[in-house]
Parts: sequence; C-alpha cells; structure tokens
Amino acid sequence: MEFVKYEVQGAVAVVTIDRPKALNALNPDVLAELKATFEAIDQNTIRCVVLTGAGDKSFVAGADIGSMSTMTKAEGEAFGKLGNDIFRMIETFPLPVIAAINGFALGGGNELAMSCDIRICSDNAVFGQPEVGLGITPGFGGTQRLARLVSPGMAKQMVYAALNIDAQEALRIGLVNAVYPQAELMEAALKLATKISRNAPIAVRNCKKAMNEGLQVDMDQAIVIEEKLFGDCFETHDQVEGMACFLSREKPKPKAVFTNN
Ligand code: DAK
Repeated sequence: MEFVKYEVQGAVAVVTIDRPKALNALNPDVLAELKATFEAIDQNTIRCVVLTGAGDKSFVAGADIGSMSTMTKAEGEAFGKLGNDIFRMIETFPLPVIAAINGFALGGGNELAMSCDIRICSDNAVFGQPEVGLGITPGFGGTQRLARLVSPGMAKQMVYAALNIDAQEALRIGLVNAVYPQAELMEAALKLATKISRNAPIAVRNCKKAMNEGLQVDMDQAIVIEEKLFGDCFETHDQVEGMACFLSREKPKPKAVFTNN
C-alpha cells in the first residue's frame, strides 16, 4: 500500500494514513487503500484498532481539494460513495476503533474521526468542517454525526460558520474524550486499545453493536436490542469462564469462542 500503513502490536492493529505531503488528505486512492486495509483485518486475532495520521501536523486535512476540483458529476458521486462506504464500514466495524487525532482533523478528516468509536487527540489538534467556505456541504456524514456527537447548536455553529476549534474546545464540547501532548498520544491510544483488547471480545463487540444500533431507535426498541445481545453472551466461553473465575477468584483468559460451536 502506498498511502496506508498497517502494523500489529499484540492484539491491536494500528492503521496510519500516510500522505504527509498533502497533510494526509483523502483522495480516491487513499480511500480505496483504507477500505482494503479494514477489509483485511483479521478479526479473530485483532481486538481493537487505532486509526491515526502520519507525521505530527495532521490527522487528515480533509478530502483532497485538488482531486475534487476537477471531478465530473459521476466521479464526484463515485468519490462520495467510496468515502461514505468506508466511513460507515468503520462505524459498524465489529471491533472498536480509536481515532488518535494527531493534528488537523478538517472536513473529511473530522468526519473520519467521527466515524470511529472513541476520539483522543494531541494538544495541537484542530477540528472543523470548512466545506461551506468551499461552496459545498460536508459530504462524508459531517452534518449528521457532528450534530449527534455534540449539541445540535454547536454543530450548526461549526458547520455554518466554518469555525475551526482547538483541542481544548473539542474536549469541552465532547468531540474528543481526552487531550495529550503530541509525543504521548500514540502511547495513550495503545494503552487504551490494549485495555479494551484484554476484555471479553464478543462482549465488547456486542456492546458496540448495542450502542450503535440502540442510538438509531427509540428506547423501547433499544432495550430489546440490548436484551438480545446480552443473551448472546450466555453462549460464549468468556461468560462461562469470566463468571466462574470471579467466583473462584482466578483471572479469566478472554477468547472469542461461542460455547455452542
Ligand atoms: N486537499 C489537498 N491538499 C491539501 C489539503 C486538502 N484538503 N490540505 C492541505 N493540503 C496540502 C496543501 O495544498 C499543501 O500542499 P503543497 O502546496 O505543499 O503541495 C500541503 O498540504 C501543506 O498544506 P499548507 O501549506 O496549506 O499547510 P499550512 O500549515 O499552511 O495549512 C491547513 C494547513 C490544514 C490549515 C491548510 O492546508 C488548509 O486549510 N487545508 C484545507 C483544509 C480543508 O479545507 N479541508 C476540508 C476539505 S473539504 C463530499 C464528500 C466529501 C467532502 C465533501 C463532499 N460529497 C461526496 C458530497 C469533504 C470535503 C472536505 O473535506
């Protein structure tokens, strides 16, 4: 791969968008490689994914304005579909995905971060949806995910005014969970990912599914989604061992296995 790097550390996969000359902007090649990378992740051995950008200046500075500027209608639609498919794939990916935002997260970069489960950032991070300044709307889910993650009023202010915010403001409005000095960001991301990867994998996946799917429906339906996913855990090795170990005061060894297989 030319623009996306992949490495594995224990049960954690690190996916790095690596196009520093353009501040890791997303062109069709980057999006295609990102899609292929996520498709190739071995979900039997990997338990958590960290997504970041190469260098210390930018996570992703948006969709590539140069590529977009010459697109035909058909190419624009294909580009939009490629982006939306991969962002939705990350959002619904069975494993948790942590965005380690190491600088600019603008336009498509902020939208990519918002497709992840958890966002942490470096102290030099900058967030924004500058699209209206370019004569377009956010096109990779920005109007939808931002309004759901922070308050609708703050999302509208950021989008209508093309207002960039810094890391501390992103923390204040709940767009990120924590801010770290740049040099400590990856260590913090890996520490969190490792902590997640030590928990019962099927239970973690079911929690992601329950929260994602439950947030799309009313509470009566949401509770039924949770009940079903809770029930599924009682057919897993981890539920049997986790509870037995608690009772016998031993340490459980989580593994992704169903007892009825
Ligand atoms: N695209 C292409 N190249 C970019 C880029 C981008 N988004 N951002 C930066 N670069 C390139 C610069 O052109 C420059 O390249 P060279 O000139 O050196 O060849 C290099 O990265 C370094 O950038 P700067 O020299 O500008 O660096 P500075 O530190 O001075 O400024 C900056 C950093 C991030 C403030 C500035 O580069 C900037 O404002 N960049 C643009 C940020 C932006 O507007 N991003 C949003 C893009 S729009 C849709 C689908 C998707 C979207 C919309 C619709 N549909 C399907 C409907 C998404 C839209 C967007 O994301």
